Amino acid sequence: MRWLIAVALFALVGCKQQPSEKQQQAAEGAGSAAPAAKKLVIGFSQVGAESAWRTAETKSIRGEAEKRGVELKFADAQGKQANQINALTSFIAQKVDAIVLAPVVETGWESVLMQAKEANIPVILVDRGIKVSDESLYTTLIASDFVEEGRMAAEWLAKKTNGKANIFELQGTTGAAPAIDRKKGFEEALKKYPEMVILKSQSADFTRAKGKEVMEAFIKSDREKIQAVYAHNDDMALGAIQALEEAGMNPGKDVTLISIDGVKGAFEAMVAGKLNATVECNPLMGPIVFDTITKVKAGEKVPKFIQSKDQLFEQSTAAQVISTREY
Ligand code: GZL
Repeated sequence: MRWLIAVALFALVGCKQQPSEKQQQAAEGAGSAAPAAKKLVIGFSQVGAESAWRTAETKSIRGEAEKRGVELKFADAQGKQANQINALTSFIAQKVDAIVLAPVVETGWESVLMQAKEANIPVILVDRGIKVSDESLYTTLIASDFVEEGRMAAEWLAKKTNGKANIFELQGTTGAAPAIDRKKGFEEALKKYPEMVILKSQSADFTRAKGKEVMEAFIKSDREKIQAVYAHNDDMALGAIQALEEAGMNPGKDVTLISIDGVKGAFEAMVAGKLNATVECNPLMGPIVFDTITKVKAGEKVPKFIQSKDQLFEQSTAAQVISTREY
């Protein structure tokens, strides 16, 4: 009789053998899948689309966001700081995970960056720096050293012209870090060459159209004196080349031109013998921007300044490297 009860009990309880370890793991695995990582949401306030360089930078950052499955809220400021401040205010209200800012000018950022800090939203500066009393208002700046770019341009030009030239300078956007620092570095290096003289210097806002317009004015007032042109970016240099050619002058031969950026148009102009040199300022920032955001969001410390490396290119090598250019 007892054996009957044992059998009944056994049947009631069922033959629940202990699951094997493998079965246990399988059950846990299936039931408790780690929650999918939350999609990063990043606000990107871009200066505008004033130059080929800017377009290349935008393409690099947007492309990298897509590749990494990051939701990028993109705002084009059309060159106006007020639009950038409005965009940042909106990003803060939307509680984005981080803000990427390419600041059109150096000053006027304290208030909106204080709001980002209070909202605990890290701000990554790309390609242009800012002047703030409290450097904790931004996490890091990823950019080239514009002062060094100006020095490189001046040293190259001095060698090319044997230390003697009347120079006409096309400055970038007034108040923008690259315009201020490229001018500073150029003038600093020229101190060693007393016969290298900047006869005229004017802003052409980093655009091709304004570069042409300002060069036309230089030609009108000082045609006979123009021996060299220093443009803070390739787009303005290409505009100047157009103006010089339309005036029947010989850019790249009678007038030596050097600019900065290293965009495809500059290499084409060097191959055509119309531009003499350009200092590359790499705009392909997408990968480093998102690598940096990943570190910041993981609580890792990052340097206050992450410098892009620059390189000078001349006519002599333009033809062999142009096919390798990515922007
Ligand atoms: C440099 C960038 C400058 C480029 C220009 O980092 O801010 O702005 O040199 C662009 O082409 O307009």
